[in-house]
Amino acid sequence: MNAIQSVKRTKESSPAIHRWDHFRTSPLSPCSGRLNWLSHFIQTVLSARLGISVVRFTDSQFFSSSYPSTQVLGYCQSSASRTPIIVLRHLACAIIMSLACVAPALSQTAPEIFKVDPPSWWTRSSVNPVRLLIRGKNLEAARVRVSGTGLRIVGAPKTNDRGTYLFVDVAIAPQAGPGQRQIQITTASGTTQSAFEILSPLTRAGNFQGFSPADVMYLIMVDRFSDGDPSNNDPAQSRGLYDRENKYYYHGGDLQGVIDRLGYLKELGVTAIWLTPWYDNYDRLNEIELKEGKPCTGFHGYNPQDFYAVEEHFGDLAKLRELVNAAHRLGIKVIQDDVANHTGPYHPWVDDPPTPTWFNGTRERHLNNVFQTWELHDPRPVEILKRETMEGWFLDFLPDLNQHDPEVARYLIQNTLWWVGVTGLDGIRMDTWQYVPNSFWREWNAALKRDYPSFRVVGEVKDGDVVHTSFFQGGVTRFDGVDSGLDSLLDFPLFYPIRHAFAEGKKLDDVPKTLAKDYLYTKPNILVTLLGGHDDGRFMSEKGATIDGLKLANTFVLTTRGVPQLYYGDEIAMTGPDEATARKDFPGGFPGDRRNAFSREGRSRDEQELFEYIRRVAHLHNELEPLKRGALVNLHVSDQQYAYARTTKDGAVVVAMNNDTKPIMIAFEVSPAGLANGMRLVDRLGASRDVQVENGKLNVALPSRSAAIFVQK
Ligand SMILES: [Ca+2]
Ligand SMILES: [Ca+2]
Ligand SMILES: [Ca+2]
Repeated sequence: MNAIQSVKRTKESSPAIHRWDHFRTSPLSPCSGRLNWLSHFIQTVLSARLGISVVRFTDSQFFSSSYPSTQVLGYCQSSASRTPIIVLRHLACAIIMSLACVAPALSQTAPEIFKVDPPSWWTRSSVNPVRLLIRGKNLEAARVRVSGTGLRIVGAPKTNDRGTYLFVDVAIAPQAGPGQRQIQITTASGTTQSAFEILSPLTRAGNFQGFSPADVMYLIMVDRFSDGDPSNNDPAQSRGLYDRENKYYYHGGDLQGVIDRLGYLKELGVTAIWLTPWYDNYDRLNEIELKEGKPCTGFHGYNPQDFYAVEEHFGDLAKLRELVNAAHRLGIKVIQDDVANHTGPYHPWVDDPPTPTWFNGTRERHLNNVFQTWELHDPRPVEILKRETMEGWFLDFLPDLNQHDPEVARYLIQNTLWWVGVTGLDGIRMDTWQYVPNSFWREWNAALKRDYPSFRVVGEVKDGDVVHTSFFQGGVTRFDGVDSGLDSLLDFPLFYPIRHAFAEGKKLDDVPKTLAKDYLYTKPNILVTLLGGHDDGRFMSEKGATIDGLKLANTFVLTTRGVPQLYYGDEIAMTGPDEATARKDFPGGFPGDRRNAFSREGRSRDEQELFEYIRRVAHLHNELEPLKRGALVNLHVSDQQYAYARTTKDGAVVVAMNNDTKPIMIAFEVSPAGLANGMRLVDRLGASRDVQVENGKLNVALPSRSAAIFVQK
């Protein structure tokens, strides 16, 4: 940890300690230190009156605060003066010598606080007391007090063997007023303190809303979407990580950029945004994970160094709150990307864990993840493979958190609740879901739902097999005796057939064949359906992909069961064959871009046509009740044609699609959708002429690679 990092993290917890920490970490350089007025004064007096030259005091802290930090490096005698006051001189020398001996000893043992997690909490939470994890040094045998009303210590604090962490429970009185309180830590060597803030709870109305199939979700890679604040592109905390020419460096996108584009998203029909992680990631080049042989950065957000801070390239907590509020005002929900399986490789815990079992293993000695995920639901697993999969470090360097350690579990649960409670966000996309024990998820989900019953979580289980993926959905007790409580999953089993059918032009019936396995899920209707994301190449870079195919894929995702999720830039047919290139900058989101695809004028003809098409289907989804909440009823399946209805008790919408490269005429029964003879239907997409139910059937003619969305005329 360098000095700048240390200063920054301390600053978040306590401005008062900020200065101290800075001085502590300043490199010592004998005989070249900056002397303050007091040390100047002492130096002047000593040399003029006593013939002593003070070589260096490192700083003024020893004199000006209660922290005995000053290190007196030494002194020497002026050769010029040999006066009768030699006795006095010796006395002065003795005093200085005493200071020289005592000060370093005290500075080495005085308690220090680097960080308090969480830095705040709110009244009337179901979590009370709140457990604070205080990171510092010399915390052995510490006594903890709080000053200010409405906050009290519960029970005896716990410390670790090295005296680098304290676990302290604090109870917040229900009527406590909002504002800062002080937490004081005292040992035989001194006292230090840090701030803790009591907040008022956010109003329930308009916050913590959860997501549902009525939403249109849009995934934004924060660093690559829009740069609304160039001043944070190369922040002092982490200089040198910004380079738009390097696909593994920060490009400048930030929370202000998302705020600036909310109008665009609203126009497109988006009602929920999923932002890639905004945790503070490491402030340095990652020299452990090499990309194309070179160090990379944590621009993606999945390598936290601090679970309680916002990445400085993206903004800060105030900006995040502003974003959530601005989105909510426009009827757009906010979904956090959360990580509970691992930390980044440079998290301070890695070399100084709060408990001996904080991680599964240590940096030097740990299992490597073998990704044999089928073992996770095998009733007869090979135990070592299962352990390597659950507890192994991702890529051999991402420290795997041990959620069986009750302190880790409590830390992670509080951390999740804190982001929700302080911002009002609406849902969570949880990274690497399957590598974390179900028993932990049960507790985590229960804690979330206790305070935020409407809240929803979607887990990332990246697997194309419904049998595998459905195992992780909650709502049923599995063979391991646990119901994880998980609401939703990213629908990767459907993602691959969508790509094959609509991008590559392969058989369309693999899509309804996959949907036929829905009975394995407890709640298929809340699955998040997608045709693109930040971990895969773009749709338009698949072999055979066309704009027409992309339109079909979007039509399907926006009209079938589940919560439709779009990926930023797919609406303008952005390309990128692999993970790195699928994360390109949105054109127009960054200063100096040649064109602005956020506006109609900046889009090419193809881009505009596609954007307009997706906008139209998204708005139909938001307008037509059956597309938001209706049951899915299959009406017709053949190699390259698929027709289905979404029905509610009040009506139905019929979707017909032709994935073939030639026009077709299909006839199919619509009585399962409750459509009566004589009913006239109009295609809201304009691909088909009006049709009428005759003999219980619809006859539909569709051009090549097109779709119709029929509603009653
Ligand atoms: Ca920026
Ligand atoms: Ca950072
Ligand atoms: Ca794990």
